[in-house]
Amino acid sequence: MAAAVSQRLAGKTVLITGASSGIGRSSAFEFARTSPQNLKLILTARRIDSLNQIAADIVKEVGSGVKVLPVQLDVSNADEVRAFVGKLPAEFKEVDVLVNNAGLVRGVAKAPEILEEDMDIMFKTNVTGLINMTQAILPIMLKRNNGAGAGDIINIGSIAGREPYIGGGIYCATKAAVRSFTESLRKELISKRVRVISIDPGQVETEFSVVRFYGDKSKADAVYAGCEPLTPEDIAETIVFVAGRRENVVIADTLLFPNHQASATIMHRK
Ligand code: NDP
Ligand code: 8X3
Repeated sequence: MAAAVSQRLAGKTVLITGASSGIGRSSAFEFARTSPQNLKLILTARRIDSLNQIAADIVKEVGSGVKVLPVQLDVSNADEVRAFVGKLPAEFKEVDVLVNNAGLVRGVAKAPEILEEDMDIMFKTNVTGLINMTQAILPIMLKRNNGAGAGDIINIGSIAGREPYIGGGIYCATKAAVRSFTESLRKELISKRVRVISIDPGQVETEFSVVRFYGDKSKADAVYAGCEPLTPEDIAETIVFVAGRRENVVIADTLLFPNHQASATIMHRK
C-alpha cells in the first residue's frame, strides 16, 4: 500500500501553508518520507527561519530526491498572496496539491468582550487567507489536461466548524466558513478533476493553544491535562493518505478525534 501511495505522489509539487509548526510542519515531513525519490515541497508561513530549518532537516533525513522551497508568506495579506504564484521559480509553479493549513485562534473571550483585533486576524487568516490561496492556485490546477483539470485542495477545518462552543464564537465561525466554502467549491468543480477535501481535527497538541492564550504556556498545557490529544503526525498521516488515493477517489470529509473526545466539549479526563 505504501508503495502505491509513494508512486502516486512521485513527481508532484505539494504546497503547504502554515508549515513552520504543528500540523503543517509534520505534513511536510510525512509527504517527504512517503515519496522521498521525487517530490517538490513548497513550505510557506510567516516564520522563514523555521521554514529554512525544516527544509534543511527534511533534505538531511530523506536526501535530495525531495526539493524543498521555503517561502515567507502571510496568508492574511491579500497582496502577498496575489504576488505569490508569480514569484515561484519555474520548477515549482505546477502545484498539484494545496494544503490550506495556516490558521489560528486568539483568545477565549465571549461577546461582548471579543477584541476587534483578534476577530480581524482570525477571519483574515482562517477564512480570507484560505480563500485567497485557493483562488491563487486553482487556475494552475484547472488548466491541466487540456482544461479537464487535476489537483488536490485539502482544507484543514476543525470540529469547531461543526460544533460552536462557548468562548470560541469567532474561531468556530471561521471554521464553519471554511467548511461551507469547501463544500461550495467541491460542487462548483464537479465537472473538473480537482479533488476538494476537508479534514476536521479535534484536539491536537501543537502551538495552537499557546497562540490562543497569547503565549501563556501554562494555560495551553492545562488544555491537555489529564488526556492524550492527537499529535500533529496523526493529522499529517491523514493528509498524505487522502492525497495518495487513486485519482478517482475523493475522501471528501474526515473528522478525527483522540479517543477521549466525543465532541468539541465532551472529553473524558483522568
Ligand atoms: P500551530 O500554531 O502549531 O500552526 C499554525 C501554523 O499556521 C503555523 O505554521 C503558523 O506559522 C501558520 N500561520 C498562522 N498565521 C499565519 C498567517 N497569517 N500566514 C501564514 N501562516 C500562518 O497550530 P496547528 O498546527 O494546530 O494548526 C494548523 C491548522 O489546524 C489550523 O488551521 C488550525 O485551526 C487547525 N486545527 C488545529 C487543531 C488543534 O487542536 N491544534 C484542531 C483542529 C484544527 P507562522 O506563525 O510562522 O506564520
Ligand atoms: C481546534 C480544536 O476544539 O480547540 O480547532 O476548537 S478546538
